[in-house]
Amino acid sequence: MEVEINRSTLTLMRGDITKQKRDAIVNAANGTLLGGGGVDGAIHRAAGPELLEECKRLRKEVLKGEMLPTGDAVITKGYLLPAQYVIHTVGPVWQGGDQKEKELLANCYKNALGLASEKGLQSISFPSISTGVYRFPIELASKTALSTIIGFLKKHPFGKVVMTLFSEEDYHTYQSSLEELIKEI
Ligand code: AR6
Repeated sequence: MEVEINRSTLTLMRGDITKQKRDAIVNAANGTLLGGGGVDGAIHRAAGPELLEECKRLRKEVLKGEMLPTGDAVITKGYLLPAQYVIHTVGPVWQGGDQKEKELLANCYKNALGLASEKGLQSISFPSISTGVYRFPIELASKTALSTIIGFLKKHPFGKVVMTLFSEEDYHTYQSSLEELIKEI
């Protein structure tokens, strides 16, 4: 499914984000930036060990040894990936909904898009941040992700934004949410 917003396109597709040739793909990382399971593990495996080396340097030099805060985003090269850059962001762990999870998830999308825009990038692919190990309910996550992306594009034309959904079921959830949201555009 594809919609046009303010001279930009927002596309939903099923697939593996590590195979995508974009200016940047987004990693659903954790604050250590040292890799993990899920999409984070897949991105590190496909990018090769130099990605971990850059993440370690970034932790030490830019973050002064601290964790990357939830909702923030940083950028590295893509190394062996077809994508040129990886934007690492940390989604919130779902704790029932009263710990600002929705706002923090929206910040992930906003900050990743802001960083990509600042760098002059024109295409970006997101996975469904926080809806795996971090257990954020997919329906609320899809509405939050899509409304944040649409809000951003309305203010800043970007190029191509792709939401890459790993399962058919996730794809359908995002599709229903996007159909609802575009009625309001
Ligand atoms: N391409 C696209 N989507 C994928 C891929 C892939 N190759 N692999 C998995 N997904 P998760 P989180 C989907 O758990 O919930 C890690 O250990 C997956 O089906 O990867 O933000 C990190 O280090 C799901 O829909 O991320 C953190 O510790 C979505 O990606 C923690 O998990 C996100 O699931 C982050 O948890």
